[in-house]
Amino acid sequence: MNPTGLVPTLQEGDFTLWESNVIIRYLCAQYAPDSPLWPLEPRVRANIDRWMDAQQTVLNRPMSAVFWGLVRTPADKRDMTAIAAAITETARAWGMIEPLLAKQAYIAGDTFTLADIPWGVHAHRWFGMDYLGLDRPDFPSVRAWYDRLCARPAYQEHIVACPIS
Ligand SMILES: N[C@@H](CCC(=O)N[C@@H](CS)C(=O)NCC(=O)O)C(=O)O
Repeated sequence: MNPTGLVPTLQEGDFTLWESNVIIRYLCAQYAPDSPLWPLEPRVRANIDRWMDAQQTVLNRPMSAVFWGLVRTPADKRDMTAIAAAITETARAWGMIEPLLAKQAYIAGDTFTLADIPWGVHAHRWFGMDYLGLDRPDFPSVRAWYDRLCARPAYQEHIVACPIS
């Protein structure tokens, strides 16, 4: 179904779609076209799209390396040098949105939008690894935003309820 060999993949009848952020945009356009999650106004939409793309280009690779390296690899097989480098790179990505979230409640502004979904999924992994006692910077505004997400019923049901392992 997905030539990249990765998840997620959406299948609706004979329609198959992959690339997670494309799936999110499709679902919104198809089922909630007038939603404030992804407003039509070009600059508002571009701002949301920009942050969704940045999740893919800046956050996804190092965050996945941290997650796979630590959570999915047995302790005796972990490459701690590579993991430390990936943590530094991931922290740089969170550091990029920290000042943004210090001045507004959500990534693209004062309301929750599609931009918060891909970053929000990774936030649960990042903060869910607190128990490992990693040496990494604190991001108070990102954490406050994560707490706001945790108060949302849909986030509780679909993200918080998932074990990070
Ligand atoms: N750009 C792709 C990335 C997909 C991706 O990295 N998927 C991960 C899970 S989040 C995966 O399938 N990992 C399994 C593997 O690497 O074997 C998307 O956003 O859909």
